Amino acid sequence: MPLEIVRNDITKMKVDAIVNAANESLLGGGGVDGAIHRAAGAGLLAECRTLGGCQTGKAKITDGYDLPAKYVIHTVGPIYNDGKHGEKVLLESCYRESLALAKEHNCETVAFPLISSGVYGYPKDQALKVAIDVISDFLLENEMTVYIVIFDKAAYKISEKLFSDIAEYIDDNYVDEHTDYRRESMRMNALPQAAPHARRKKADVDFLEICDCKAMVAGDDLDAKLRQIDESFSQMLLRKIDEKGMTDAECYKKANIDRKLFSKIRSDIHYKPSKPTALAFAISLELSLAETEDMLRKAGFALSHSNKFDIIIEYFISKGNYNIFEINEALFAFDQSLLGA
Ligand code: AR6
Repeated sequence: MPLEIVRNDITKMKVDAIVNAANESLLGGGGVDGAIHRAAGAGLLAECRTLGGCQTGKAKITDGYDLPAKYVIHTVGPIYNDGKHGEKVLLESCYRESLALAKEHNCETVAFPLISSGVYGYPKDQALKVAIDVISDFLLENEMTVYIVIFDKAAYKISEKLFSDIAEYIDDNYVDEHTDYRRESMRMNALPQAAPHARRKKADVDFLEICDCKAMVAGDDLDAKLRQIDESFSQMLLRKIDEKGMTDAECYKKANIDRKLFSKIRSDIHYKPSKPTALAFAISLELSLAETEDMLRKAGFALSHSNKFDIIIEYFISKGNYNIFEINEALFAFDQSLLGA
């Protein structure tokens, strides 16, 4: 997945470069800066002394010394005042400058902490949004895997309103589906007729498909007919990309899927993606809920109200919000796996 949000200590990340939330002196400090210097050893401070500091919004690179990462990119985030003193522009610049340096040094994997969101006081939800916006823009034009490393989950939060809206949606749907079997049957029956398998439980699908097919072909070569029964996931994906007037690259980048995986799916019409991958494409293509269900079925999955992951996806689709990075932020906040490869 080109952009991932992970929970970890950044000094443990085995990537080409980790980014340090430093101060203008570049001579170390507390927070993540202190942790990086401690883990990297004295060589890092010695090299930092030769750099002559760094302005807010800019970035400089050093070796990683005793860290698992090859490089450390030091950037200086803004001190948050009230949001009206150019903080956002400066914070965006930190991410852009750091990514540019990583690119210049041929880094394929880079890990960022949430710059400015500790001692410098930038509200965490806004800091996360800036990080995601700048990194995802960069990834539209560049091949790289970028991690946003969240250290302290307790301190991490998406906006309270979004969190409570989703929590409420989960509550309504999760409870309903567990207490009212009739409602679930009605929901499944309401799915489009063109997709008859949708109305069945997933476990029954293979068996029923074969039964339907046997009845249909009466004596014809079953194998040949089985191959025709349905458009595959890969075929549907390519058809939808054409119908939406997207390029392949636009589609897989918006889905937060890397190029190699996309090529595999493109070249193998029987490719069976994982559920998060299939959903990532549905989001990228901005499919309706019914179309999303259809696409999932091609990969052998269904959206269910018995797990939070599915309900959160449904929440975003029903709101017409197809921003995969925002969806992933929310999934992360609810401890769910993320969309993408
Ligand atoms: N791994 C990942 N993230 C971490 C780690 C870690 N090991 N430790 C802390 N964080 P901060 P700032 C998170 O204060 O706000 C220093 O003294 C932390 O939870 O390190 O940019 C510098 O020298 C928070 O979300 O950096 C500067 O003087 C995020 O990293 C000043 O602090 C950033 O918190 C910079 O302040």
